[in-house]
Amino acid sequence: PSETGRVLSIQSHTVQGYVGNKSAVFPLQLLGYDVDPINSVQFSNHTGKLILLLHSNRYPTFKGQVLNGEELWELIEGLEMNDLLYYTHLLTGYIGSVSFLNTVLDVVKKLRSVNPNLTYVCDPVMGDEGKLYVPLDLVSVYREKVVPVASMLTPNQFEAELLTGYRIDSESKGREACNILHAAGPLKVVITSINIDGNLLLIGSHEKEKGKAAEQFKIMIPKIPAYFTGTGDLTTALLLGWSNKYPDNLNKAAELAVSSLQALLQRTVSDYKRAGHDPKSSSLEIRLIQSQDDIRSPQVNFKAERY
Ligand code: ATP
Ligand code: PLP
Ligand code: PXL
Repeated sequence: PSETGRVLSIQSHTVQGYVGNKSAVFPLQLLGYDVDPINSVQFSNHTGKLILLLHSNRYPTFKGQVLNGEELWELIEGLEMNDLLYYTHLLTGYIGSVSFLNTVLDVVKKLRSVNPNLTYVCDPVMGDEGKLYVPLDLVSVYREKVVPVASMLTPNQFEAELLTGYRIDSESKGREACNILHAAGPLKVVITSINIDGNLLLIGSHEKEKGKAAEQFKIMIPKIPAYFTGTGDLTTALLLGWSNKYPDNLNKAAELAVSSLQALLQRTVSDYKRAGHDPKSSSLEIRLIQSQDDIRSPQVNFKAERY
């Protein structure tokens, strides 16, 4: 399918390494999208997973600039003055402050005034494995104001717990959490990873008609014994790209996204091993550019199981 679009992507930029816009823009372009990136920060490098910082001193620091809410709005005004605000999609990831998140809400409103059919794909990045890596006051803004206007939401297990107040310790709790999130707004919800018995489970949920029971599925993903950074951002970008091409088939979109991602992760691990590195010893930089064929035309090795 050739369906594409024009995406405004508001995410981090790192000079070195692939997180935020660096891991979202290229794959969306490969899938045929026009992507206009706004860099919410420009850092020398990413900070890696906080958990990782505890037992590794790779990237112990970074330098750079942070865009504030007013500066974001200035860019939107510039686009508006030149009639350049028509987008089919808005994509947001890691956001570090309440004022920036509130401005993102203004951007959603503004873009929908130009295109009422704008799809807002939101990765509510707040933390992982029980640890928050944004200020606590962001949580209620996501829950009360952002979730209601999102078209598709891609939380991880911890983020879905923060947004619903549910403890997700089983598949059925994961599915219930999706239903709670649907009731708050988004028609598509993908919990990108739930840790169950040492493996990963992705749960997808599509409420095809407001108020009707959602169609739900899972994809089992064997956990690779390594830590990656930027995979969440890449996952959300791929889910946007494929779910727009298969708007009525979230299962298929998720199969394609997961299959691309897993091929990339396998390549990443084998490249590190070949170079003589132990993949367990530090956060691995994803082999994004080298995996372009797996992004453009993935072989579907991961199948969705309907509930
Ligand atoms: P975010 O915080 O951006 O909302 P997230 O915490 O779910 O997202 P990740 O934990 O990076 O982001 O996971 C995203 C996807 O990457 C998951 O669907 C998972 O399949 C894949 N992934 C990440 N780490 C691994 C791993 N060690 N083995 C296999 N798959 C992995
Ligand atoms: N660790 C820190 C410090 C972050 O800021 C972020 C994302 O913004 C992450 C981890 C998340 O990385 P991922 O998207 O791979 O889950
Ligand atoms: O979502 C990943 C990410 C985004 N932005 C910045 C980061 C990271 C992960 O380390 O450091 C600035």
